[in-house]
Amino acid sequence: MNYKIINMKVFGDERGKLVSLESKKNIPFDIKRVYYIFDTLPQEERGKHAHKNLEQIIVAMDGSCKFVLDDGKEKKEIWLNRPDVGLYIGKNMWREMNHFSYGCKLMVLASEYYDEKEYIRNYDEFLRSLK
Ligand code: T46
Repeated sequence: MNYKIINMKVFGDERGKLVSLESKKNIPFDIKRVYYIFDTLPQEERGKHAHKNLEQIIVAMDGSCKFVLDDGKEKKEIWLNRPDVGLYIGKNMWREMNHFSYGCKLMVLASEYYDEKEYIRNYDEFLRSLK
């Protein structure tokens, strides 16, 4: 499956902790866009789409949520709940997000500018696109 968990190096001392993210170093692509999701609610689901041409890294800066990843053959559940862990999701992966904690904050680093045309928002179309 086209995903991986990235454990970030943490610079910590008595003042607190710091994580640094750099394109083509600990982030495997050039970062063209950053967006964040906040004010989440536990009963709401997000995602339910795939990307034809986008790589992303998602970090739960605060709180937690569950990602369900699907490559058309198998599904994998991943809990995000640490600001020093990134979930890399490559191209052609269906994703759903649910079980948000109240006020969970997700930061997302993206390899491309926003382009609605490269989303696949229909699951049958996603399966057909893999053939
Ligand atoms: C993903 C998961 C983790 C923009 O105008 N610009 C943007 O950069 C983004 C990401 C979204 N939007 C608009 C499009 C929709 O009208 O914001 C609205 C909400 O987007 P969406 O329903 O796609 O949000 P999620 O949380 O379902 O999915 C988002 C990303 O779209 C997606 O790439 O992988 O977060």
